[in-house]
Amino acid sequence: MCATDVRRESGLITIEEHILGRQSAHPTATGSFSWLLSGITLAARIISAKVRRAGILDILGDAGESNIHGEQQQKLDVLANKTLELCLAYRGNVGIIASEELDEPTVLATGASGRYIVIFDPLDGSSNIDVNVSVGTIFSVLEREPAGFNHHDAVSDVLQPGHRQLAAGYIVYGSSTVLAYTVGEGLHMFTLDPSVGAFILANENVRMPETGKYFSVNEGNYNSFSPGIQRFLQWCKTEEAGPYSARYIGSLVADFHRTLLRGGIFLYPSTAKAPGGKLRLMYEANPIAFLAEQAGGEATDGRGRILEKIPTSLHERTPLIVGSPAEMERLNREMSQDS
Ligand code: AHM
Ligand code: MG
Repeated sequence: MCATDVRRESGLITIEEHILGRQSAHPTATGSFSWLLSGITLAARIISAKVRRAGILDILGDAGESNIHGEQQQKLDVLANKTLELCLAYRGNVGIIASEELDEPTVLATGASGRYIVIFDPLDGSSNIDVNVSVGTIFSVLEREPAGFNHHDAVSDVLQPGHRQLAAGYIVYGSSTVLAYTVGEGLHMFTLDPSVGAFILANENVRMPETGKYFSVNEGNYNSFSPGIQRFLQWCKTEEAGPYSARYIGSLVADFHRTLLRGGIFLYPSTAKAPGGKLRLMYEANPIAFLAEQAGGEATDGRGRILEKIPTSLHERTPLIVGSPAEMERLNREMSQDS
């Protein structure tokens, strides 16, 4: 039995060991990708520490500036964004970063050394920070086309469909800090042990239950949902269906985390206020869809698979419906009656 197996038996595998273990299964891997992911896990530990001390450090509240969507940036949004920027900039292999908090992508390196693109929502659900509700970080990793290494149009490098993601993940800063990631070989989950500052393996190859008992949606928007979505939600409340229980936090990462572990469905469809949906394709829907599919779930925009959408702009929005196969099948049945 090798040293890693002994550690695994003792239940003490860190995320760095896990990533390296996966890398060794690919003999041609250079370690460059693992090095990039360790930049993200470093940022996650720093952001987690800041979130935990938010009240003490007086960093709650607005930073006084708006981001590209006209939303007030929270102080922690700005800090989280800066932390990810700094942790990724020194990896040496990240060519471009793009974020909810940055108007345009930032080019960190050109040429072959800048092979990877990292796109992130540094602090999702940040309007919940001041009331001490769970928030999260979401990330997506893509590879630059070699043909694009030396041109300067970073936006066109970034605009790739979600099925081309090399990796994706999220960190939820909840009652504990949990990180979930995939490199397309299943979904793995880690819990941060704050006493030693290490993410410890909690669950390998996580599977979303085939069905669940929760539906998760902002029902304040009910009147402007499409008839198919309305019928589905009505069905959720029938005796025949269970009925389901409603759960909605208003933080995508936390709502998805519960849906992943407990099953059921999360919906943020088109509304009168946001006809194209509210959530962002590149750094919210795509990574969440990749993770969901890796765990046996599904993710659509109500018409088709999220991962096949061709993006047209970095901050593009999309409807997002993600969940267990049984609920997604019922939803698709209701939606198909509208077309
Ligand atoms: P943010 O990225 O600006 O924090 O906004 C995204 C958040 C998601 O976390 C959540 O699912 C959604 O907005 C909640 O929106 P609403 O308050 O309209 O229900
Ligand atoms: Mg967000």
